[in-house]
Amino acid sequence: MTTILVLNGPNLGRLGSREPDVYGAANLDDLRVMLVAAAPAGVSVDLRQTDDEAELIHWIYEAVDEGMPVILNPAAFTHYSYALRDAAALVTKAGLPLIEVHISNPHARETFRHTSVVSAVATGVIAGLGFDSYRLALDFVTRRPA
Ligand code: CA2
Repeated sequence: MTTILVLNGPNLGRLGSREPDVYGAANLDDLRVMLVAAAPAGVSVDLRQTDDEAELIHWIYEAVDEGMPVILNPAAFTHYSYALRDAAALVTKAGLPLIEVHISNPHARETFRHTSVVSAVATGVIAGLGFDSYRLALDFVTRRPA
């Protein structure tokens, strides 16, 4: 059984309750159901969310140590967390895929969202497609040869 870690950063636990015009009306439980249904046989999805930078970094260490591909929505950490970037780099340096995903298209929003300090160490980036950003990332990591 391969496990894909789907990690979500700060405030994404509030999905579905506010800003539906930007992020849609669904919440993280809905996302989990969608990804579990989309995962092929033999692939499990472990979706987590935290508002805590250290916890997110420790989950990334877990991915490296256990050899798990990562789908990461760093939320606002995207734009300034060099600590998260350094942790994300450990994943791709270990030869594991790390896909940065965003629900909205940060490039179509405020200027501060146009910079990602994570993208340069990610395998790839998918943004602006709602929850389909995650689904497409899951499709990629499950089809990618180890
Ligand atoms: O579009 C994305 O997925 C983002 O990563 C979401 C982050 C934002 O800081 C990034 O620029 C783009 C923010 C997530 C906040 O989510 C909320 C959801 C509902 C209510 C309030 C915040």
